[in-house]
Amino acid sequence: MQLHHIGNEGVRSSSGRTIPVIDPSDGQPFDELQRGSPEDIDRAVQAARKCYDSVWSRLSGAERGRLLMRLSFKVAEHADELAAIEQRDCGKPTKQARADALALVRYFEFYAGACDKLHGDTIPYQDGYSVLTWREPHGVTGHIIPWNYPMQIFGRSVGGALAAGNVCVVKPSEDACLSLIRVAQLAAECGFPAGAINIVTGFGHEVGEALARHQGIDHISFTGSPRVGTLIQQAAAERHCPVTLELGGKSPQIIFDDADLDAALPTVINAIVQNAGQTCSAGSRLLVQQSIYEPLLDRLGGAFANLRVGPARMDLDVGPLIRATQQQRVWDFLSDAQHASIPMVAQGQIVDEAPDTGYYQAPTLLRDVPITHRLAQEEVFGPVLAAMAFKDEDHAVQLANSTHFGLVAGIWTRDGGRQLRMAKRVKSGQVFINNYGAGGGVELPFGGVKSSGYGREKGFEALYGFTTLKTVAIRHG
Ligand code: TXE
Repeated sequence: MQLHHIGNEGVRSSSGRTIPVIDPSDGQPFDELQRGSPEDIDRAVQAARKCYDSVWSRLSGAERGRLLMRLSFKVAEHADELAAIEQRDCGKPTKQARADALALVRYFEFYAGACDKLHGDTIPYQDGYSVLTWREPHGVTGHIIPWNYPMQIFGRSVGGALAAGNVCVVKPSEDACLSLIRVAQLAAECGFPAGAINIVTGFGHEVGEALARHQGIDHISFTGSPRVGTLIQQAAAERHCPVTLELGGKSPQIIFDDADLDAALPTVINAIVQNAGQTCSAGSRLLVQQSIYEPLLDRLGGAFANLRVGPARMDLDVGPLIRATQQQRVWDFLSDAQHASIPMVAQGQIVDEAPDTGYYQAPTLLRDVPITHRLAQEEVFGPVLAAMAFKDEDHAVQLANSTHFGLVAGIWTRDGGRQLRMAKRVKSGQVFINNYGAGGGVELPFGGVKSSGYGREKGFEALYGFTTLKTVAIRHG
């Protein structure tokens, strides 16, 4: 039985209710977590506030940095344990689960080093004045985390917030809490004071909403669906609370006819099948220059047909989706594709060992997807790649920019001028040229434009969002 982590203690919910924890590989329950209530959120916010006022706000950047570095080492020591937890809770193949744990190590390491390097400016002003700016923490920050990359999103969000001098109340997804509860326990073992990191589990419409509306929360970070992002923004607007939103994407991979296809194709595949396509930055649209469209689809189709899907422990190319409703969502998209007569190029194979009760979906390559179809416009969040052809640069830009999203774009071409022209013209928060994702780089600011959200996480830039700037003007004559 899992408990909330409030004030460095395991706490039961005031609701007295629990939620079963399901293994996506076989659809069977194997644990229970607390079904939190608004009272639990209140308790966590109070613990956080007390910590902020009495301990955390008095620590120097160097002291916070030492704690975060200790936590980074601790997570590294427990990486296998955390990966095993994540594998069962989220259905992640071993490689992915381990990569997530190691990314968490790296986030804490990066933000540990940043704690004592965040500073303001002095500003030249009129004679007789000195003006300086201070970067001050918000205070108590709220973090609503989804189920696709719990550890990575915790690392980028909570790591940055703590480094900037805030304390945190975290609401993980009801579908993926276990690794984060364990990380909070490890933080307590490292000497993080009671109340610095609090975890309250439960449903979004119960505890998530209570967190977003709580008067004691000074900043909200949310990663999830555009629908809930809107609700969070509305709740925050009522009390003018700053928010950072990361709401997913429909990211294009754009391949020109001079591209190095040997380098591009494995990356294109990985960008849509990694984590079974349940990735905000999944490269879910493939835009290919007309002259190489057919041969490229032939090659890609062959590779898709060889992809193997199965239980997380088998560490195949693709594991299960997170839950039955997510599987149904993907099926709905595919059935819409069939009704619209969108041709399927190839599908991977679900292995015989995969239990019928697990949430499996074979990676699917579709071609000639009309740009107006929902498969080219909406986030599937499954291993489904929508390919379409373009004539020239202008056409590629037009297709790339034709969704409401703008998170990431990949551009594959050897032409240096075109690389920069395309990078300028594509509307997205990140652009990758002849690579995709840059290995996940924790140093690289990440976030979207348009409906992909706003504010930046990751990198040093995230620290500005977790602080507020105070201008101090001194008149000394
Ligand atoms: O997301 P939700 P869901 C997208 C993806 C996916 C779709 C639906 O396309 O198929 O969203 O997924 C909490 N107030 N992304 O339904 O509901 C919830 O408990 C406050 C993209 O799982 O947005 C969880 O902790 N919080 C995305 C978190 O919000 C609420 C990652 C995300 O859940 C709430 C996940 C409420 N009223 C899904 N309702 C990405 N950008 O990577 C729910 N939550």
